[in-house]
Amino acid sequence: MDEQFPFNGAQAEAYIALGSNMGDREQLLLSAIALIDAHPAIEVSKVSGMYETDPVGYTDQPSFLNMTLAVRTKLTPLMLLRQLLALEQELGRVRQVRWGPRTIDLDLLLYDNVRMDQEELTLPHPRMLERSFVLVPLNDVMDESHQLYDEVSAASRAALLDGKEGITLWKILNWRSASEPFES
Ligand code: PH2
Ligand code: MG
Ligand code: MG
Repeated sequence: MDEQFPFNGAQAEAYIALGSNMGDREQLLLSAIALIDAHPAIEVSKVSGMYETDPVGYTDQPSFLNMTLAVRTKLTPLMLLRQLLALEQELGRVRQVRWGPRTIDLDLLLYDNVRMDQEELTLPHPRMLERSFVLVPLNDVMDESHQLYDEVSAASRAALLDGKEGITLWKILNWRSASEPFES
């Protein structure tokens, strides 16, 4: 699967992780959702809770807001990835250090049950199963029919139970339409 649209025009289901720990974090996430949904070949179908999370990896940085989206798309995995990178730029992504603070990070986690390992893109996202800040929001939106559903839901429950992961629900968005994401 690469540069072609799926021949039958069917839509794939993909999951995208969003993160921000610089600037107006919440507004950046809301703008990212709106821009993703505004793309003619991508439709946001579900949004997770918005979680505040302790920084992982490089820990001397502000806490993040993280969330996950389920989207329906006619783009191939690589086209979707490139679109997300373009949107990061459009949203004025600033990042000085790898794993350091960033205004917006959009990561492609899963694309149906596709497995691929290319220089530009590895699916499933290689670090997703170790990262509570990915697993917990992903579990909010993941379809039960996905091959990794059981693994993700077990790992996410374990992460929340042990309570050491530094993840707290920050806000629940009431998803009506991406052009007016809506706080409850
Ligand atoms: N992203 C990273 C590194 N560390 N920590 C949290 N809590 N959330 C993130 O999104 C995050 C991180 C690199 O992408
Ligand atoms: Mg990331
Ligand atoms: Mg990234």
